[in-house]
Amino acid sequence: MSALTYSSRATTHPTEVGRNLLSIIAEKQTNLCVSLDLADTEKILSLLDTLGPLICCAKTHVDILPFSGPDAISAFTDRLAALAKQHNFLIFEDRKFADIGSTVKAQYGGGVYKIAQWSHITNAHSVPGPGIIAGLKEVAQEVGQPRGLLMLGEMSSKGNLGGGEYLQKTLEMARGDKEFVMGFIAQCAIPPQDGEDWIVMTPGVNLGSKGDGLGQQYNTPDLVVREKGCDVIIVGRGIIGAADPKATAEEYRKAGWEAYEKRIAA
Ligand code: S5P
Repeated sequence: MSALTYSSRATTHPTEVGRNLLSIIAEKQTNLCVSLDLADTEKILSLLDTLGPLICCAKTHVDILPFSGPDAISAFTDRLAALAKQHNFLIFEDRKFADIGSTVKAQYGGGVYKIAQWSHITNAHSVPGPGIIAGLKEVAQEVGQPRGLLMLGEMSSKGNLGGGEYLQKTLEMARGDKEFVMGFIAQCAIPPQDGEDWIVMTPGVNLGSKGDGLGQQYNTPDLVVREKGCDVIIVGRGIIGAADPKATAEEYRKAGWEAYEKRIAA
C-alpha cells in the first residue's frame, strides 16, 4: 500500500487522469466516490449538486437510465459535465467493458451513450486479454481529452472469480499500458514496482450493512483504506438510500479521510 500522501502522488502519477483525481482528493480532502445507481436523471443531478463539494468522483451506470432519446442523453451528460466542473469532481462511467478490442472500441466511443465523450474514467474486465486495453485506448486518444482506465482485479461480491492469480495476471496486463491504466477496482492495495502507482478504487463499502442479499459484501471505510490500503471508497446505497444523503455523505467522507490520515501516520 502507498505510504505516500495523495498530494505527493498527484504530482508523480503516471496518468493525467490519475494526477487530476489525486489532486482533487488532496484539495477537497475527500476520497469518496458516490455511486449514483438511480433510474432518474433529475434525482442524480440534484443529488450531485448537493453532494458535489463532498466527493472526488461520481460513478454512473448510464444504461440504467430510461432516456426518451439521444437528445435526452446528451442533455444529461452535458449537465453532468457542468456539475463536475462546478464542484471539481471526476465522472466515472462504470461500464465494465468485457469484449474484444474492436467491439469495446465501438461501445466506448459510439452507440447512443458516447461514453468517452463525457466520462473521465471507465473500467474493464481483463478476461478478453490486453486487446481490450488497446481498443479502449484508441478511442481515448481520438477524444483528445484526459481519459483513464481502471481494470477490475477483484470484485466485492461473494464468489467472484477475481483476486489472487486473476488479480496478478490483470496487473501484468495493466503494466503493458501505464499511461492509460490508472489503477484498479479491487479490495486491497496493489504493491507498486519500479515507480508504479496504482490507484485502487474500492466498492462494497457501507457503514451500516454487511451485504444486500444478492451477493454484495460490505466493509467499512476504515478497513478498506487504513487496513487494506485502498485509495478511494465507492459508496452507493449507503448514501443514496439514506434519509439525509448530504449528512451521510459527510460521514463517509470523514470516515474515509480519517482512515487515510491514520494510514499515512502509521
Ligand atoms: O466489485 C465491484 C465493482 C463495482 S464497480 N462491486 C461493486 O459493487 N461495484 C459497483 O459499485 C456496483 O456496480 C454498484 O454500482 C456500486 C456499489 O453500490 P452499493 O449500493 O452496493 O454501495
